[in-house]
Amino acid sequence: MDAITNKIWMDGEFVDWDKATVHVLTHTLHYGWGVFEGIRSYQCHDGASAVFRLKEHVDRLFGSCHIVDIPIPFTKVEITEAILETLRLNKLKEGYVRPLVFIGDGEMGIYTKNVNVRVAIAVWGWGAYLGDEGLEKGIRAKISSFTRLHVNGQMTKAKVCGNYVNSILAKREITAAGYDEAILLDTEGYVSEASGENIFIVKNGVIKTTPRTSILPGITRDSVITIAKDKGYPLVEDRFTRDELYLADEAFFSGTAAEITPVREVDNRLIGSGSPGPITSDIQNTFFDVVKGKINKYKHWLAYV
Ligand code: PPE
Repeated sequence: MDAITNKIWMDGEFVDWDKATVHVLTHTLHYGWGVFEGIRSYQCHDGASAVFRLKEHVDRLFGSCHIVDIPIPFTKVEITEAILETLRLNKLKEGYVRPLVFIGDGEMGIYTKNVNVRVAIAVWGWGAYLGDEGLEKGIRAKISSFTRLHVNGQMTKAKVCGNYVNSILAKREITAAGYDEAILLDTEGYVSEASGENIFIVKNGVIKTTPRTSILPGITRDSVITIAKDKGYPLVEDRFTRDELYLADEAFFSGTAAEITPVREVDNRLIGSGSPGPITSDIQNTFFDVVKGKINKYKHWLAYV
């Protein structure tokens, strides 16, 4: 977090940042049964502020609740309005939005008859997730020894709180080894995604990304696919192995927090020339133009605050 704000929306009301607290017997704190979203708002070229793909993020939040069977006590319209209102109230022109659906206190145990579902929405200023230099020059990644979640275990299409222990293990492992980001393989050994980003590679002008099977289907990933296809780049969603990744001409991550971050090295092997390639740079530049409302064709992705 680069800058905290004044108010947090909690269960339909605004409370001061410092007072947005919960009881230690909060169910989600013990078992990880809760879901969240990560959304960015950008200050556009004309000074206005807009949330990027708000509808898709709210849809995914409700989809996550559906997958893990949490009855969220608000409508999509209410959550959408609450997000916009939280940004307005905090006068945050550009930053990160974190809606969290969690189970409050009242009952303990894996099975509880009454499920006390609560919702919080916080916003804060957050700069380049993997550093400004990483955004510009690319980052150094390492394949983690931890395997990505099994599709019939934690289920990767829901953005579940507990799923992130897997990401944290991978990230802490590779950070301790001196790298910037962890790439995880799926349970069959194919490249899955990074600890908090989806992955793309480029080989001989063709862009490839992991199919939705074992990943969180990123909204930034979906945006990249649309932008790349609109630009006429051939793109396939297909599984690939770590050696195919080593041999790629270019590689990059996509994610709300990480935006479009080039990958310059994996497991001490340079990717291409070791600096962001032309297709990566083209997609990255276009992405930043899109989120800042500079391209009319994609303005329907922006929800003005
Ligand atoms: N995979 C994972 C595992 C993931 O957590 C994210 C987002 C993505 C892919 C990309 O999805 P999308 O943001 O819709 O393009 N990770 C969020 C959490 C980061 C954090 O440290 O917290 C994010 O980018 O907001």
